[in-house]
Amino acid sequence: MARKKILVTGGAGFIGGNFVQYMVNKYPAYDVYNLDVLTYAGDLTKHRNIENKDNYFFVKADIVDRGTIISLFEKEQFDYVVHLAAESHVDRSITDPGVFVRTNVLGTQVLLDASKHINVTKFVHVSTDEVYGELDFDPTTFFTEDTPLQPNSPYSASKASSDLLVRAYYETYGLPMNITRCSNNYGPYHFPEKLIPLTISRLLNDEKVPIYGDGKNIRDWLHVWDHCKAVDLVMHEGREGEIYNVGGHNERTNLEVVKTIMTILSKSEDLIEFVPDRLGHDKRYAIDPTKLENLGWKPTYTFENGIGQTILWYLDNKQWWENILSGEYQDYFINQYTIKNAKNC
Ligand code: NAD
Ligand code: TDX
Repeated sequence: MARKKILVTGGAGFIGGNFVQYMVNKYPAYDVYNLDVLTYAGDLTKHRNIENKDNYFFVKADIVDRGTIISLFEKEQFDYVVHLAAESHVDRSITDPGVFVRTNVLGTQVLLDASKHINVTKFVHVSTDEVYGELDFDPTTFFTEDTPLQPNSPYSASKASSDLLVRAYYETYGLPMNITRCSNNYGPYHFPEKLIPLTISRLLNDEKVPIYGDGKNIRDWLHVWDHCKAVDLVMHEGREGEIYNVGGHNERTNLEVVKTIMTILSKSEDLIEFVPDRLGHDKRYAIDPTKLENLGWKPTYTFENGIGQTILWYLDNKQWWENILSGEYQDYFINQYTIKNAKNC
């Protein structure tokens, strides 16, 4: 296999971190560059097992820093760019939208310019089903690649904006690209501000789990390793200029998700605390993955075996999430829940 250079942005985060591990181990003939600025969501301890491998490289850089990014691309001449770096938490985007526009929109544009400048083989933009907005509770309706973009949060609006820029660089300049739009991921190294790791970590400490509104909002869950397989397939086999939805038909209400975890951990449902709803809270996400399945993808995990594996991982890797919980995350948690919802948590 010819040696290729793959740039993965956001490779110190949750999905990017899993994707870097997957690529470094699966493709010894690829040089995998992990570019990350290491925000609160990025950490390199997850890569201790690969940091001395010959095909793994780390670059600390901000994707918005045009001079640094262009120089890096000129020097390294990447073949592929897999772009995951982003601000990713909806609640943070409601409190502070500006950083989402900066990183997700401007940062993507800088990477597109750099990719065009050196004529990369392909730019793979990892996006989200949230760009489609929300579905109602009719279980026969799904997001397809043709569903109009109707983002409802500052996060999803910034992701939709970046998707449109990627599309425009394909249409205008012929930059080879794919866009993937995945449903909610879960699995190892999921940052404990998101529902599933928040629930697991709080239950393991016998703390209350905050559920927004009535808990009936629905998300479509996919194990992160199945997402990694999808991105790999699209990178290698995706038809140039195409968008692929990624999802495994694992729809659950938030209450069902939390109760499933409580059952596995033998915790009382008294630990559920209903708190005021998220502003603009999308009702339901559900993906039709037919187009990606036709390309040859199918998920390995059902929600039941995936959530079991994930809970075991959090039990085995307590130190990783306890370090996070004891750091600046404490301030975030107090602002997000304790001050706003002082009586509830
Ligand atoms: P994450 O927040 O865990 O990780 C994001 C990473 O990007 C971090 O390592 C952070 O340090 C880095 N980063 C942030 N700003 C940067 C900047 N300016 N320059 C360089 N690096 C920067 O996010 P995640 O959940 O792993 O999501 C990764 C991507 O997948 C995002 O683009 C997100 O929109 C998309 N996505 C996420 C999900 C999900 O369920 N988490 C689902 C579908 C799509
Ligand atoms: O404390 C909570 N209580 C609660 O009820 C939190 C943090 C969440 N929720 C609800 C809100 C959502 O309906 O749980 C559901 C999942 O919430 P998050 O884990 O914050 O994920 P979501 O908002 O659905 O977005 C995620 O999936 C799509 C990722 O964070 C995005 O990056 C991705 O694009």
